[in-house]
Amino acid sequence: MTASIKLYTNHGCPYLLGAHRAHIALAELKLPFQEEIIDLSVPRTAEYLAVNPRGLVPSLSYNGNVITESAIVVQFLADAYPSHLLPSGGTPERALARARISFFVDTFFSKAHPHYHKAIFAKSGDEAEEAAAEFVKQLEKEVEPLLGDAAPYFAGSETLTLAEVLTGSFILRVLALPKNGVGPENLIKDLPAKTPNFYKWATAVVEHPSVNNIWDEQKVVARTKARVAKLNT
Ligand SMILES: N[C@@H](CCC(=O)N[C@@H](CS)C(=O)NCC(=O)O)C(=O)O
Repeated sequence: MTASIKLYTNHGCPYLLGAHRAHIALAELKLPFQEEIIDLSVPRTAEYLAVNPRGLVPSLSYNGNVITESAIVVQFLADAYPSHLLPSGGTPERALARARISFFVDTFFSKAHPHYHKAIFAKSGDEAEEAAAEFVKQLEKEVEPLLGDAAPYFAGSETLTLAEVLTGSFILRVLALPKNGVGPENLIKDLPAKTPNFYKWATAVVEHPSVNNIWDEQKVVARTKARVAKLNT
């Protein structure tokens, strides 16, 4: 029996990535789903708060079971539908491949992401430049060595993996926002020279249709600019 899947989402999340991750996973797994767009510019309705009391997107309703938090939604889908995204566990080799993906995602979000965030929302030009330099330094030191065998995707995969599902929406924003005047250009200017593995991988990631099919660059840029302005007033 085909599962009944409903995704509560918003396509134009500003800087944050949550809902976009679920779209990438559903596209890769070719799962039909119903979509409900949640207006994030107004307080959440009582109906939506009954689905997700935190009021955030994404939420996934799977045969009536609600799953929230984007990483958990994506992990649920990858577990429920074994695929090219993630080897099932059960052997040490497959467990190692899973551990490698988890380590990459953890490294990206714990070591590099906080500096990018700081650069985008900095209160002064100096603070932004300092954070941008630290972002590039951490990418070079921590992330670059993990992408030496990307071809073009993680660990030599010819198809997207869970590593790209979890990071792809962020990679789109990393490459696009500074080009459009959000955050210092130094966030991305030196990436081809200093982090060639990362840059090659990131370029392949953002070109993948499952990653960019709901991407509206100008809308995300405008919303992120508005959010930065609001936080800095
Ligand atoms: N940790 C959550 C974060 C989700 C999140 O922040 N979603 C944003 C949109 S991408 C949201 O719902 N924002 C609405 C708000 O903050 O009121 C996840 O990964 O699912």
